Amino acid sequence: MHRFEATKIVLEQIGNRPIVSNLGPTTDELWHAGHRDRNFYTWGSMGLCSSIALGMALSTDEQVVSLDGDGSLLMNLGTIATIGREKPQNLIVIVWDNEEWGQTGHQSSHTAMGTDLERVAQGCGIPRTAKVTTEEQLETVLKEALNTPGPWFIVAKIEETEHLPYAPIEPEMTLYRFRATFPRASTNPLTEPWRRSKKSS
Ligand SMILES: Cc1ncc(C[n+]2csc(CCOP(=O)(O)OP(=O)(O)O)c2C)c(N)n1
Ligand SMILES: [Mg+2]
Repeated sequence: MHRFEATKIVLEQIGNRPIVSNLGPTTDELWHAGHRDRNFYTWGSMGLCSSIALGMALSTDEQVVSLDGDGSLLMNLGTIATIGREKPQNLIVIVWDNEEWGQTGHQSSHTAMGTDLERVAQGCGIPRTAKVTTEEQLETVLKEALNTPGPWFIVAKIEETEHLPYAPIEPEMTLYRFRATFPRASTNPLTEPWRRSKKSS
């Protein structure tokens, strides 16, 4: 399975739900597969994709999808533990696991040496997990995830290919565009982040 084709499957399935994407090829390929206002592209902030998605999931009732990478998650494994602790039912994490730090030179990551991120997620108490290796499996699991309370943690094994051109991301515009897609409720921290989230009030 290739990430670009898999990304198109995600976009076909998820309708208008927000996506947070890992830096590098994940963000570039999401932009090429289908730029939309509800794509929150991360840029440079390695390791924070699922942490940002977790914060969003705790702040809205909508389902939030994180498209993370193995290398980035390995740098911030604590976020898996925090997802397992908070258990937001509306969070779906998909890890594009190419077993390497692709963008910076294809160095093998720990998942090429035996680290099993699905088992890490299970060990952290995340109730719904899966590992997929084909587009068909991804489609089937994602359909289930979108219709079953989570949090979900889906490891999608992918084969790396040539990277597509960089997406023309401007982080400030991404934030503005993304926030503008949420209703301006007085208690919605995605549009008015200085207010307290539903979980902390
Ligand atoms: C704190 C920090 N360290 C290192 C980098 C450099 N860097 C950018 S992308 C990347 C690899 C990310 O690997 P992964 O999440 O597996 O994504 P892939 O490139 O394989 O799609 C690295 C090391 C960075 N941006 N920030
Ligand atoms: Mg990787």
